[in-house]
Amino acid sequence: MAVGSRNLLRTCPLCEAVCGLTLTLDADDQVVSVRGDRDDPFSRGFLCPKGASFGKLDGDPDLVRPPLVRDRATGEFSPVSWDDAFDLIAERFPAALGADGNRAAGLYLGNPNAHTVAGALYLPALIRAVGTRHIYSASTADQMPKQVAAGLMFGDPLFVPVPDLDRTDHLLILGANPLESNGSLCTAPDFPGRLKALKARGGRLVVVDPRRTRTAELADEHLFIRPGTDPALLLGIAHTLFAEDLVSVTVDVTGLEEVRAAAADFTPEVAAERTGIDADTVRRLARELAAAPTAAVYARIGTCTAEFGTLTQWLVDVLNTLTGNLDSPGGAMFAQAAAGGVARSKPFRTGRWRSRVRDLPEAMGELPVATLADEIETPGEGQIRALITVAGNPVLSAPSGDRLDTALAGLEFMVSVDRYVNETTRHADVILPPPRSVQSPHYDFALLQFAVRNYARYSPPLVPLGDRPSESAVLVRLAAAVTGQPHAGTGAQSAIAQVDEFVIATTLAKAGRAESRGELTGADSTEQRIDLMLRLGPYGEWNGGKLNLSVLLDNPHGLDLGALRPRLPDGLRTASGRVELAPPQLIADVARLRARLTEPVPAMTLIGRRQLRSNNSWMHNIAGLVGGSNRCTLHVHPDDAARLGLGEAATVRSAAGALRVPVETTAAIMPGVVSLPHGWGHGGSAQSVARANAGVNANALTDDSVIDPVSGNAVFNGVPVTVEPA
Ligand SMILES: Nc1nc2c(c(=O)[nH]1)N[C@H]1C(S)=C(S)[C@@H](COP(=O)(O)OP(=O)(O)OC[C@H]3O[C@@H](n4cnc5c(=O)[nH]c(N)nc54)[C@H](O)[C@@H]3O)O[C@H]1N2
Ligand SMILES: Nc1nc2c(c(=O)[nH]1)N[C@H]1C(S)=C(S)[C@@H](COP(=O)(O)OP(=O)(O)OC[C@H]3O[C@@H](n4cnc5c(=O)[nH]c(N)nc54)[C@H](O)[C@@H]3O)O[C@H]1N2
Ligand code: SF4
Ligand SMILES: [Mo]
Repeated sequence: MAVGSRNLLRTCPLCEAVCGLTLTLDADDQVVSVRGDRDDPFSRGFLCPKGASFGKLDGDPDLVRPPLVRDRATGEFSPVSWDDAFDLIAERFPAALGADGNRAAGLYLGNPNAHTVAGALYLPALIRAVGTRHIYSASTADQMPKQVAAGLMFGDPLFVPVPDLDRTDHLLILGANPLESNGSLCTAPDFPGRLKALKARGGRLVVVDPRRTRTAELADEHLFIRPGTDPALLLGIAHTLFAEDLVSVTVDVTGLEEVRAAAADFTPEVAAERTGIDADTVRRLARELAAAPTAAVYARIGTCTAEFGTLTQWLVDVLNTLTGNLDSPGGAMFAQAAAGGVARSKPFRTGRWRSRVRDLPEAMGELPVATLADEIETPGEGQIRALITVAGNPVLSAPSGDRLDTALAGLEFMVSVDRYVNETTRHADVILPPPRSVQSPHYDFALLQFAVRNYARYSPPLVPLGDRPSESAVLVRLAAAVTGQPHAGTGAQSAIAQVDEFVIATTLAKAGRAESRGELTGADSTEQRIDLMLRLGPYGEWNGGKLNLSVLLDNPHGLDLGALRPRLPDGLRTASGRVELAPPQLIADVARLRARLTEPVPAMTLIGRRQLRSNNSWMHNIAGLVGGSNRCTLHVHPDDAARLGLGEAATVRSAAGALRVPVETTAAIMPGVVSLPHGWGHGGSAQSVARANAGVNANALTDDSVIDPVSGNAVFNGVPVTVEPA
């Protein structure tokens, strides 16, 4: 090793797999090599191409370094000091709200907030300070249906079962491609290796997807399904389980008869007609699930971002329950994370308030991102005039992205906390950059709630901040600035300490441990909060266990806390104290599906796809990641291409817009379906590599007027389109 260089450990923050990394930093603190941490008990050395590019991302010359302020006349950004940036926000943000005050403020929170300590611990302070019901996030373009379904069935939207990957005998996957995505709402480093191990121990893997993906290639069986029709398949399976007396519920439930009645007219023949999967196969899928010693059904983004997203997610756990696999080893189980669980007192419900323009229900304190453009564009009391985005790019990630692009340009004031000038943040008046990942602490409060093994790992900051504020400090100072408090006098770290002291004091008081403040350890108040959460958590020193922050610091490769264990009924927060198998909203939604069955199937529909060397919209500026298979092309079945006379490029049209895209024919896609990846469309980007590999914005075709009404989730799959030669 070169003089001054050293190896350091940390968790990869780039996807949900939480792999351990071994980084080599040189004497100038630059990341010169990245390896998988072989001593991490969970990831055991696994590393994917994105993780391997961690150093390139960290050193990208296009990253925003000092804060930037945009001149509204020229559109040009120029660097400013942190103090000037916050002064400007304190002056302009409250002024932009006008007489409506906080009701005219909006907040959009993007995906990486699920991966940062700042997002987990300090966004609540910002949300409180902004004081608005205009809270939007990537969740309603992603997993909200699963959370609403879990909330309705189990009483807690964070109590989401995951397939017990390492022990199951039979796994049915719908609408997920973990060989490329590395898994989602199922935290499993080396997901591909875990699936191979399932097969090696004689287990069976079945994949239902309109594309023959790499995961489908690995499977024992792959079935094409017509996009958006998964709930008909799952109801057909449920119908068969009842009809053939294969139901064996092993947990305490309510609503079994209502489920039987809801599935009564969804015969395998009805399911076949809609899905394109023949009736005998539907019956066989049911029998296989019932017969396997242990089995789990797992469905992800392909089935969430669909018109019946919540219905589908509910049916997944209905099947897990009907087959006796809920909360049972090898089935669908609940993780028990060491920290970050939220103690709910009341059962979950949605619609505690509704959106102004379209009257859509709130879910988990958020309104659907599919109505963000409406709320910015529609005049009236409570119209959004000032917006904050943190770690997001909704112009490329939200439906009707082009419309949102125009809407953002009409805001009075906008602030973005982001690493890059991207398609969204280019509209910001001020961009506040987070420091490098290696300068931030890391603990996966969110993702470890969904892990396939109980595990905890803490990575302290590896490189000092120097003159940069931590992302946590940025959020806390922003919280002060939006309420018009000038930054002066509130030193960033002391502002954080104030927030932390308040949280620590109230938490200790609630736990009846007010006298224990002095026992908390950690280099700063953030670490002391983490220590507090670990001590009070299910493995914690103050809860009959041993865990605290110093235990994690002594185990820098991470700590294995064992295989998943049954958690029912204690984890339930339903009014009945049982698993509520037939929530009225979902039974009612079966009727909506039934009505849909009488409507014709669109001749051609659009779906998305993820790419191994991509991550939504923000890894296209790394030369080693773009190009080759990672290009923005339209996948079309050769028969469709021939029938439509497609050449090198096609024009795809939907109700929302039209795009010209390069065509790639492949028999891996179902006839009648085309696929376009999202996150592209960097034509005007300030990022040089991304601009040279621009692609088009798939969300110019998706339609923000179409949502899953139960959760408010956006619809990206099964979008009706026409395709013609360009
Ligand atoms: N058509 C279609 N659209 C989709 C999807 C789809 O499958 N099809 N998928 C949806 C899904 S699942 C998701 S999660 C959303 C994602 O939607 P978004 O979260 O809105 O988009 P990302 O592209 O993930 O943008 C993340 C931003 O965070 C910044 N960033 C990265 N790390 C940090 C950090 O540490 N701090 C801060 N402050 N910023 C950081 C990046 O520079 C980037 O600008 O897209 C959704 N959109
Ligand atoms: N490499 C890489 N990894 C990522 C990301 C990335 O962009 N790139 N993004 C991260 C994020 S934010 C998330 S949320 C996760 C998502 O993780 P996954 O859910 O595994 O996401 P995808 O790989 O998009 O797989 C979704 C699959 O659904 C299929 N599909 C589309 N429509 C339908 C349908 O109607 N029915 C069925 N049954 N299938 C359908 C698609 O063909 C696709 O293969 O991945 C994360 N990991
Ligand atoms: S799979 Fe995810 S967590 Fe693991 S190295 Fe790749 S990006 Fe990082
Ligand atoms: Mo996501």
